[in-house]
Amino acid sequence: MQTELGDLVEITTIERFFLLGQKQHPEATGVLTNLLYDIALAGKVISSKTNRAGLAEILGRTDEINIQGEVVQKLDQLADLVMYRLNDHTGRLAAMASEEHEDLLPIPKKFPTGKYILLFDPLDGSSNIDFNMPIGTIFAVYQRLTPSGPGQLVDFLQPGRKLVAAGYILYGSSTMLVYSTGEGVHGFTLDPSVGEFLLSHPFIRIPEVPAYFSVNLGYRKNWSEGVDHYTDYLQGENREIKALSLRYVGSLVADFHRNLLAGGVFYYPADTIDPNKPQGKLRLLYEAAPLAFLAEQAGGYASNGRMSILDIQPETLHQRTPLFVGNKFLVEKVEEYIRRYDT
Ligand code: FBP
Repeated sequence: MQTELGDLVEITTIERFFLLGQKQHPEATGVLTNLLYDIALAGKVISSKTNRAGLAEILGRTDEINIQGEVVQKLDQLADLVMYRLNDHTGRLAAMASEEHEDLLPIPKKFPTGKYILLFDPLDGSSNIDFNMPIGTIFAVYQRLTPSGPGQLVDFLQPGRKLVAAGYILYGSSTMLVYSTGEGVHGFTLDPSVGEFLLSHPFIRIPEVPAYFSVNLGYRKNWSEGVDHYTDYLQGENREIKALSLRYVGSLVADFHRNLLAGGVFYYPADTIDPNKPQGKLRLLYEAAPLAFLAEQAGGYASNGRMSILDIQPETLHQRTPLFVGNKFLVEKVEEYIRRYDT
């Protein structure tokens, strides 16, 4: 009897944790807390779909091509709709933007607009959906810049330093939500038996000693000389560090999450594969900036190889960027190699 009560006391629901965080800010209105709770709810809905994907006719492709030039996966489309519908009527947002849509997603006229804007990658790692590999949803929240009314493009083109909250939901062996509002990085695990995210990883810090490097080595011949030498360094070739183990799932959220907990570096460099994508594949606003925000809050760092991802001033909604993210000293090292070898 005593232990069960003891266990009960240990339970911290995500709502309780959000409210505890809000209490630290007497000026807070609760709007951000409620917005984060809406995103957590969207994560639960998407998780319930990904868990049964193989059974529910939601695997496979639609016949649509998205703004990224990729074939839209059915589950991607569903996750996109869930994120939009759970946030379009609350009066907390001025507008939204999705990695799947070329233009901003306005708040329907029948609903009020609010003080925040939300960007999301509804289902990251979409090439892994049909193979039951871990996938994720990435989200980023900024305060609007325009005074009122429908949100404008200028509200979205803000550097990562201006983020008020960012995180991801990982649909893996369990579903986890990891987020930060600038006061540390915290992880919650979805307990399907109660249908709630419970605190499981408070104040995550990237371990000092890294274990892994995560990159698609298949593209190595298309990288710059600096990145090529850096890859040798990570494998202990010049004996500066102990060789790291290679782990690459091909889902950014899953690869980032592993390195956040075990130490390491994920990178998707610029390459010469597709002349239309000289800056690599990953998107600044939907992928790189929110993960860079988490990495810095966990004691790590994120760079495009030359500067901090969080200091890049976005010019377009879907601009791409090279991304190196993980242990601070490992990411600073690639900046050193690129300065030395790549003019
Ligand atoms: P999506 O958001 O469209 O899934 O694309 C991003 C992504 O799948 C990342 O999750 C992953 O790190 C990368 O692309 C894998 O790319 P590649 O197959 O070229 O290694």
